[in-house]
Amino acid sequence: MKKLLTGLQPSGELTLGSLIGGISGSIKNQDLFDSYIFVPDMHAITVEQDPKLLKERIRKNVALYIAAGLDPKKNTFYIQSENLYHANLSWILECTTYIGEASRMTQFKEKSRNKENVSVGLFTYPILMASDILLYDADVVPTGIDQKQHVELARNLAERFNKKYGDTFKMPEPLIPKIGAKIKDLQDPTKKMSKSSTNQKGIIYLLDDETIIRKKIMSAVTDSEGKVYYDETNKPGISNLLTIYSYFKNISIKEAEEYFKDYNYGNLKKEVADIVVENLTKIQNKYNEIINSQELDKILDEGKNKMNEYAKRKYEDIRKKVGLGR
Ligand code: ATP
Ligand code: LTN
Repeated sequence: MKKLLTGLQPSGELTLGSLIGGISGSIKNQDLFDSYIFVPDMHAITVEQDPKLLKERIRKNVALYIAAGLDPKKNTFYIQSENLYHANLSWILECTTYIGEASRMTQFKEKSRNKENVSVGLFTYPILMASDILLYDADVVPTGIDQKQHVELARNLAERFNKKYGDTFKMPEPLIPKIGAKIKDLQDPTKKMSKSSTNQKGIIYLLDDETIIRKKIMSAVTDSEGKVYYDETNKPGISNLLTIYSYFKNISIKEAEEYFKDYNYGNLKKEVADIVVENLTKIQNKYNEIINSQELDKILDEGKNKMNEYAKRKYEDIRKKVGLGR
């Protein structure tokens, strides 16, 4: 089985968009690959973080991924900062990277534009990411399109290193998910539902309680036509509700359209709210079972030990090749 590795940023509260657009893809992949999922908490501190919140989120997000259906028997879960080899290899790779190529990374340019006090860590972020990937001989790296350039950097560094020191690193392939359903903000359905958005009313968080979920869906912005059908351009609000419903029912948009064709908007919203509540309640029950459990620590400890062992072997080989130490 090919090895899949990905890092899920603990950068905010997970939303219905993260579930439908992100986590659901990982759930499919867990049966196709030997899967490794880690929390890149060292990447998180390249920008300002509240330490208490960061720590809470690391644990919370892993618990939510598991609650949402990522099976700890099929995925190895671990936390980046619990393995010192990531930073060690990153240094060696920094010494393999040219300033020119690091300066071409578009994410850095975007994140640093018009900002004061940008950290050096934000600049070297892609090199730490290369280290996350190359340390474990990953075959495939699923990421959003915005991260593709970073996976390409990892490939270039692997090639350069292998040429100089002999065959060491595997060439990772980026796996860019096909553009699937985009879940929209309930208050502004022309915008993506995004955890960093400011209007909380438009976002459903995976841990929102039933009353709040119902309230948010019932006050979703729609249109004045009064007829239920899918038209993303002219009826983005209704189309968004149909997308959400079809995801949870595991039916096509066409089938959802057919089912709701004689509904008014109020009744449509009510059924969408029912199915969202039903599914998120299941996730929340599982989440509550594991968030403070020893089981979660056991999963993360096992991941930590397994990955440290692998990384140690890999890193010692690299260190020797580079000529470090005695
Ligand atoms: P941010 O608000 O910081 O941009 P985000 O909410 O977009 O974050 P990410 O953590 O960047 O979430 O995304 C994780 C994964 O979930 C990505 O694959 C992304 O495409 C997907 N995703 C996030 N929000 C949505 C959404 N509303 N619809 C579809 N997919 C989404
Ligand atoms: N930069 C990625 C998170 C990330 C990652 C990785 C993904 C850090 N290290 C290694 C894949 C492989 C992001 O922002 N989504």
